[in-house]
Amino acid sequence: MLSHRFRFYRFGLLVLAACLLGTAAPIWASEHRAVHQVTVPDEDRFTPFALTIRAGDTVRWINNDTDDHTVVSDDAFNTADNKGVDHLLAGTDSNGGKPGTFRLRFEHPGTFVYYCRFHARLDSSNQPTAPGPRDGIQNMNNQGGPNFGTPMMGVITVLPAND
Ligand SMILES: [Cu+2]
Repeated sequence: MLSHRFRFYRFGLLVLAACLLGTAAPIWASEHRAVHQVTVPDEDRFTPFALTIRAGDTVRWINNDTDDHTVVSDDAFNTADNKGVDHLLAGTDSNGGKPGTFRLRFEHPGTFVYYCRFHARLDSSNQPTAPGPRDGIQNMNNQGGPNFGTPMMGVITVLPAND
């Protein structure tokens, strides 16, 4: 039979363990590292367009299109890390039939705006020349006329690891 003193000591250990677990939990949470996916379907766009993640998470781009695309950081707007990114995302035609992939980990909270430099540029009149759906940027002087399209871009919001 356990002595009263030893039982008290054992209870103390349990309380101590509970306190340690309680304070350790947020540290474990911050080490949770999720992987989020952005897909290029068989057209010139990133989906989802907007993605919200936590600091420490990774974004994985997958190009399911036959054509090559790129992930280029728009450093004028970016407050998260990974500035200067300019990465080719191979299409299945140039990658042996397999989708090209690219991974980026975000350690700091902020905004990461990116685009594809093949499909988000301006012409000599500073009009977007990107292809896109019918509800893209329209020519206001010619209703029903040329569709300037929607630049191929996306935005990632990186929240703090804990809040
Ligand atoms: Cu592209």
